[in-house]
Amino acid sequence: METILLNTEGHVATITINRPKALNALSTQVLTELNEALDEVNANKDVYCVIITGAGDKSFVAGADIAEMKDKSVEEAAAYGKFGNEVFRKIETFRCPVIAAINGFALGGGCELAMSCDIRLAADTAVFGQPEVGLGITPGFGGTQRLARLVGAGIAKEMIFGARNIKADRAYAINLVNAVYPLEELMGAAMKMANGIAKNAPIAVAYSKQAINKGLQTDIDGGIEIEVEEFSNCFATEDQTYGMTCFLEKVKDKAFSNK
Ligand code: DAK
Repeated sequence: METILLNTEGHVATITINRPKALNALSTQVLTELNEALDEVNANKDVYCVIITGAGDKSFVAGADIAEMKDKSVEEAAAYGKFGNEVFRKIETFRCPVIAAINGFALGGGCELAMSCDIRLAADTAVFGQPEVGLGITPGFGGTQRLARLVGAGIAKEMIFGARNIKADRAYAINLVNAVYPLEELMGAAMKMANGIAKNAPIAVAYSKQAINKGLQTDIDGGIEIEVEEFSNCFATEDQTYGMTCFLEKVKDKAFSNK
């Protein structure tokens, strides 16, 4: 892969979008290789948490590649949008948590990529926005859908209609990001959070992710049904017996087996 770096340390995989000269803009090559990297991580059952970040200290992802998009036909634009959405949906439904470590510009497709992750941690230098209408297009990688769900329709519409970027402190205030760190502390904080997640029972974490995501698509009664199902499924795992035994026997240093 030329545009993606993949590094696995313990139970945490870090995927870095590595096209800093174009501020990590999402060309077809980047999307294709990101898709491959996700498949590779998925196949490694020892990975319990993933971090996605951008190379360099300026940009997470500055959007879809405008130069590549400019001359697309309606059909080509539809195919590009469909593929990007498949990759982002793969992240959203990934079997383990995915943390976005947003180290700079997260514009257009970059903001959309961050929003397809479970948790967003931002550098204090990060800038967010959906500038698409200023380019004559709508957001195309889920921005109209995920931004409204995350921050509410009013603020999403203000950001999308106005094509105005916001800084990290505003992103935090509107719940677009979970936390903001000085740039130099961002990756350490993301790693610490990822390792903290990876210490817990991976199957229970995965089931919790599914319950939250599926539950958000339904009403409260449907959501509770999903939760009951995921909860009871945990009792078919070795890690449930192990985790509860550790508590009762006062074992502090647990090592779940992911079974
Ligand atoms: N695409 C291609 N190249 C980009 C880029 C991008 N999005 N962003 C930056 N670059 C390139 C610049 O062209 C420049 O290249 P050279 O001139 O050096 O060859 C290099 O990165 C450095 O950028 P700047 O010189 O502009 O750097 P500055 O620090 O001055 O400015 C900036 C940084 C992030 C403010 C600025 O680069 C900028 O405004 N970039 C564009 C941001 C943007 O508008 N992003 C949203 C893109 S639209 C859809 C599917 C997907 C989408 C929509 C529809 N369907 C098919 C339905 C998604 C759309 C988008 O994401």
